[in-house]
Amino acid sequence: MKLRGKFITFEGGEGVGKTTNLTFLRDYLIQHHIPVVVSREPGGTQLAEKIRSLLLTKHKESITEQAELLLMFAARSQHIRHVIEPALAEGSWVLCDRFTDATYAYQGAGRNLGASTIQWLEHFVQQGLTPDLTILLDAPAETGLKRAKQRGELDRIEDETLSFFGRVRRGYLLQAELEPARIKIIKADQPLVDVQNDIIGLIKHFFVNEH
Ligand code: T5A
Repeated sequence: MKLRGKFITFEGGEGVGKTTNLTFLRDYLIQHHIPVVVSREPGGTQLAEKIRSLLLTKHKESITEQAELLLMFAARSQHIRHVIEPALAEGSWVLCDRFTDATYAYQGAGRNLGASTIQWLEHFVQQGLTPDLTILLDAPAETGLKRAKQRGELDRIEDETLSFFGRVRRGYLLQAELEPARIKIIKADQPLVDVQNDIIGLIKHFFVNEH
């Protein structure tokens, strides 16, 4: 039987460097001959990417907070069933750009929906699946938003207020406080090379004897 792969998620506010650093870690793992699958949320399957597009596009009709939350979990269910679980079972490491901690931060804290409904949905949809390690890239909301704005037009969620993103950041930090063994905070407003050294340090510390 194949050894189950590791599930690593990248989290943080807008533009903190999740995609940049996920790609960096993917290349590092490939160099070390570790099979790796890269994905993102919302998204990761054909149907889940359609849901992503529904969620991030600006519409005339506003999306209710409840609909937003349910769509996140609908996409997640597809993603887990069709991508994450099969890859882990095959022995690949899965690197995912955002997962359920984003729901606690954005919908729970940002939209003020609170944690209890999310906890129920997490249990219902994930049936025990949680990341082995979550790298939380933390920086003041202004820093990431500035980087995101430099990239071009903002999507529906990026267009939220600074106070929304302040709540999101506090939501993430609360998650890290609740689960310190899984969620590791890395300062995202330091030079990229230092962020990446911290990430490699974490990976070595976590998985050195496991693969
Ligand atoms: N969402 C998602 C929810 O509301 N609930 C949920 O449950 C889930 C799963 C998804 C949106 O959906 C929401 C959250 C989001 O609003 P997304 O594309 O995943 O959208 O999220 P974004 O944060 O918008 O992704 P970005 O691509 O904008 O940001 P990244 O990936 O964090 O940043 P990255 O790597 O693209 O870097 C941005 C720029 O900064 C530079 C990079 O070179 C790049 O130019 N950079 C640095 N510059 C200087 N110093 C550093 N240390 C740097 N690190 C990166």
